[in-house]
Amino acid sequence: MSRNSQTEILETRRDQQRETHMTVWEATYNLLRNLGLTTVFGNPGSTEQPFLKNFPKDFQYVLGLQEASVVAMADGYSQATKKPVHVNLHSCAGPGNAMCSIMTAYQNKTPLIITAGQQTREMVLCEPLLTNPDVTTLPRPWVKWVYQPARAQDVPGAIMRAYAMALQPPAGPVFVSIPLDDWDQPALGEAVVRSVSSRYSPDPERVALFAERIQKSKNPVLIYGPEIERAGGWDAGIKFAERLKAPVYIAPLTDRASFPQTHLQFHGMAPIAIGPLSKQLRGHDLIVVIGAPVFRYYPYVAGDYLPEGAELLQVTSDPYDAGAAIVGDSLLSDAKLALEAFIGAIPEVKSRPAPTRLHIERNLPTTPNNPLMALEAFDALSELRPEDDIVVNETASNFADFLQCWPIRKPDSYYTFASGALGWGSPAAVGLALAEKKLGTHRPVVAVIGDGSFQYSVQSLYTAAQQKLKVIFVVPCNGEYAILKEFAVLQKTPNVPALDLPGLDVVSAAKAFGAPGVLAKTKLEIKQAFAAALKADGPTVIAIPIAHQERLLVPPVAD
Ligand SMILES: Cc1ncc(C[n+]2csc(CCOP(=O)(O)OP(=O)(O)O)c2C)c(N)n1
Ligand SMILES: [Mg+2]
Repeated sequence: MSRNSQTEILETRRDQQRETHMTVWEATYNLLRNLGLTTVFGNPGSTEQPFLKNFPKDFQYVLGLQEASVVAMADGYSQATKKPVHVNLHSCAGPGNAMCSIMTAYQNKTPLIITAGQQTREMVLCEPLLTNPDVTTLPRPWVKWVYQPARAQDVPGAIMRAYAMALQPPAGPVFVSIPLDDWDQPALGEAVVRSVSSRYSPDPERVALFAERIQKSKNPVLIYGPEIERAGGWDAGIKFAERLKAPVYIAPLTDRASFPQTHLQFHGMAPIAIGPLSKQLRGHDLIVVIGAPVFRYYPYVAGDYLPEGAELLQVTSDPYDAGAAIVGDSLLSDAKLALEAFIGAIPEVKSRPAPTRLHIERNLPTTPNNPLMALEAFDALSELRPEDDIVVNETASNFADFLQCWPIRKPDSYYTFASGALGWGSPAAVGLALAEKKLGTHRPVVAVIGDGSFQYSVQSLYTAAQQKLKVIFVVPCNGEYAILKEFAVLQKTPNVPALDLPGLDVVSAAKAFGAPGVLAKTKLEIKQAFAAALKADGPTVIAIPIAHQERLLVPPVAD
């Protein structure tokens, strides 16, 4: 572009500015509207008020009482609506509180556009109260991009760029810091609106190579990860597994289900430790991991990464995960597009029968225990399971028992965190329920949250109550950090303090935030409370006292 035409454009923009008197505030709200970012999750402070002033009627501000809850609510909302979401936080204090949930959103690969106020440009040099002196450091390393515009007129452009950065694979949170005196400054006119890709297809040559290796395998096994479900590849995943007649595991500690747990070929979750995982997969000559890291382990249990004689293929849309894989060969691709490419390239296998269903006995006593065991409580609850529910899981030690009674059957109905950072489940459930309400689908959200986990973001109940959201918080109360006790046994670290939680009153805590709380001690009480909660026009917290159980963190794999 010639210097003259550049000057002309700038002059035209300045003329527009003079004519329209458009401010940065107006240009930004118009941009947010154009991008569909009309729901703002936030917790306000003085540095955000110039942005929030005269809040437009077509926007909704969803108030969270603590920033870790705000970000996790937005994460749930974004995952349910499958769209980027705007979060507005307070200067450096807000992101400081929110950091744990920003880290989780990064690992969940949720596109969040986080904006935060900054002190007045005029004063930043003297670092008055609330200044963020180092905006580009605070949210790192858990954002894909962080920026403070060099001048007020760049605010809309920076938000557009943040949107583009957040959405492209791997999606994730981004952060824009905005000085509070920018909003009334004259804008350069309407912001440029752009669109970008949210997925990419695989390299055809590499697909052919992978397809050949899969076809040659005598006994492949599939390990499905969260990228399949996020990419809308649920049906393609079933078709591919049936075509291949291979057993399907979900990836260790996966944050989405990605495969129906009622399917004949479903073999459960792959073990969460090195040795047990390779032991479990013995006999397979090819391990095909689609849409997951290789692997998300938890405790260290020594062993080989792969069983003897096995090779591994990984498909992921995240170059970082491809680089980090500890073994195997990777293909970069959107999970659904890769599955479709494999389906097109690999004929149906006729030479072997489909694997048979794994049967897990549900061992229930004839006379109920007092207090109930977790399995008994979940069994009672599952009798009233609605047809179309959404589950949020943050019940560390009881999770396997829950899924035994409540197998995930459909896409977009199971959520947990990819990070292991407690305090995500309750607010994420609130965000999911808000999305259900707005989308008009009204599926009830059942959030199963441990009594320890419940305490980290309990104030999210306030948002659920104020917004009248159908979230049923089921809290198995064992009065302890049970999973840490299991970890202590595995790691041989006796006498760790602070693993018991006496004196917690979950029901009163719920009531304090405006959510009805019920104590349900028996199977009958559980069913009554759950039936009433399903009919309620708002959240309910059901606290279920359960027995202490000694379980093994990593169950042994049979020889
Ligand atoms: C933010 C955060 N702090 C601490 C931990 C460590 N931690 C992992 S599991 C756990 C206990 C969870 O207890 P609870 O929710 O009661 O489940 P239970 O193990 O009793 O089933 C803790 C404290 C964590 N994961 N995240
Ligand atoms: Mg507990």
